[in-house]
Amino acid sequence: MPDQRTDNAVTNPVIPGFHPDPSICRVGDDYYLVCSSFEYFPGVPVFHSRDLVHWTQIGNVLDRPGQLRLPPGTPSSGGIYAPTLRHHDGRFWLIVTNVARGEGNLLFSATDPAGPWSEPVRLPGVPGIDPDLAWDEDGVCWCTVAGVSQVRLDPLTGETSAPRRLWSGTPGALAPEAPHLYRIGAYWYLLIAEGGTERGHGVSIARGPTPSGPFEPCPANPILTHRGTDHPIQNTGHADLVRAPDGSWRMVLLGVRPRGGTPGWHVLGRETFLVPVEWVDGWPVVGDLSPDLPVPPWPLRPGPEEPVRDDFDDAGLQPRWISLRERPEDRCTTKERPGWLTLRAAGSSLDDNDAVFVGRRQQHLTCRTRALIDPSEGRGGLAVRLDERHHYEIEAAAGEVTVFARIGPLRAEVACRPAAAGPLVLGVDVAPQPPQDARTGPDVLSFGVVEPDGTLSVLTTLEGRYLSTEVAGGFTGRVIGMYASAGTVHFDWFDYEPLHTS
Ligand code: 6LW
Repeated sequence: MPDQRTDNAVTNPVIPGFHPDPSICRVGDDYYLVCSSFEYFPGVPVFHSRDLVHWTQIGNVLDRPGQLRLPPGTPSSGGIYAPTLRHHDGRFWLIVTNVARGEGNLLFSATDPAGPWSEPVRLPGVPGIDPDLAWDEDGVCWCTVAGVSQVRLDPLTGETSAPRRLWSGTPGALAPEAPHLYRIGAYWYLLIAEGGTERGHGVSIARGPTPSGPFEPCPANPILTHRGTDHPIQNTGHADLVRAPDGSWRMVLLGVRPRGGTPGWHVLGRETFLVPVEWVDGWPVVGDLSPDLPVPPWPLRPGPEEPVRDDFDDAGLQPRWISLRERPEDRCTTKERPGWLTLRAAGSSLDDNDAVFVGRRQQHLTCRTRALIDPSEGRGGLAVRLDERHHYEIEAAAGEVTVFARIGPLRAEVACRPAAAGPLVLGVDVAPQPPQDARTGPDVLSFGVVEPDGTLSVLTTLEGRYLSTEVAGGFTGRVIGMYASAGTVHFDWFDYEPLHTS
């Protein structure tokens, strides 16, 4: 997934696109990593790697309706926050918060991280978001949450002790969160994020003699932050540590790539980055986090290349495809018309989170998307979605193609043209906006119909800043995909192709 260069260098982010709050564990030579997924179903993507720089999605933890309950009305950036993945006693354990009403913290386990994962153990006694799991030498499981406080947890029953306050990070710093607790050498280390998940984000650490402290802060805190710098990777925080088989250490963390003039807009959400870590005097020292990643001192082992085209020839959908809140088979199926994805509208629109939508994360700053749609029984098309109030779409119906833009409270039809009846190929091109002045946005999105010679006949080009986190708010990033707004529409294939400008 990272861009490969001929000199074998690898680039950050290692998992591009909206993949925030990474949590990692290693079993033998295999690394596994999970991320937050918010209002999307299935939830909590699981990735596998053998070299820490090439990652392949192998599944989703929450891929059954009983595991992921997102009620109607769940807003964007609601739902699933900040999982922790650990391997203990021959099983994988995943703890996560569903902020939807009546849900809270949930614990899952599996023998194979690709799934199936268990039904949830509910954890009403775990008192906050960003739960962590750590087992001590006596086999006691400690669950530590944002704030930072901690309970003893029975992972089989979900029973907990009363919460205890542990450490609240640097005095005066905003939002001590994302705790992860590790036994390393003689100490227990408590890693946290602080400063908020925006430009002030950073990573700090403390250590103590037991899993419950008392904790002494690292004199060099924050051990990682890009706040107040002109670094191209910003908002760096929410980290997790992992030890390689050769004994060296790495950290995964989230960061963003703001582009354009001031204040800088990031459109791909919070992405997963990798950085080396050394230990000096019993404290971790984080290496340079740069777009060019030092090649690790072990062989690179790329996984399978992701194909540009999904033909929808498989019985089910690839794990990268995500929908809003749920994906009932009567509204979304590859079985009705073999080789096609069929979407049936639910009387809802992309202006709410009940829309019938199947998308994938935009993972590259420059990319091209195409889809062959048959709209003869309805209306639908291709959408670029930041949230329910910020999306652009090109929509086909028998005889016409229309581009709509929704930006905050405003919704407009921005272009329309007649189209021949029958299947047609819709396209969206995303390209950086050339620098002009301090107000230039990050990118532009062109919406059009692909002509028989392959060119995109553009109906309109829209500025990308309105589909950025700095405009929309929240925790997610762009997702590009197919939707149905009326009747039934069928998609024969969908192409997503990263394009490089240099
Ligand atoms: C998550 C918190 C954070 O719970 O953002 O960056 C929140 N860190 O730890 C949502 O992803």
